[in-house]
Amino acid sequence: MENCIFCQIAQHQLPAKIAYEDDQVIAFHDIHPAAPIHLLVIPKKHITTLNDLEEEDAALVGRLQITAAKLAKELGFADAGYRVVMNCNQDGGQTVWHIHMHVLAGRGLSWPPG
Ligand code: DGP
Repeated sequence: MENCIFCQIAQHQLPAKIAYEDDQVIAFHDIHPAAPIHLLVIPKKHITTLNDLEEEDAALVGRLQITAAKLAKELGFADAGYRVVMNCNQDGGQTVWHIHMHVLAGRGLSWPPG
């Protein structure tokens, strides 16, 4: 998608601090971190919201979670703990229209979120 900033990051057209990348997924540090560690794990394929997922995307979505868990181990916050969040549409707080998994770590996180 031409005007999608996350597509542009996935295609290395916009800079980002990349933590992981393979042929289907890229993970990078959030520009406005809400925790000491705040990663975004996204599919390279453009999917606008969680509502747009198709059956054929099941493995891709699983790969986002597997990537988050791998990064948690590699970056050393798996045992302390972390949170993954995917926001959908306005009430869910979505502001970038390309699905992304937030991975938040590095401090105790309160529940429920605001
Ligand atoms: P959400 O509100 O769930 O759609 O989260 C979007 C997140 O994306 C938000 O935490 C800020 C982050 N973000 C927005 N633009 C950029 C960018 O250009 N680079 C990076 N690294 N993060 C961005």
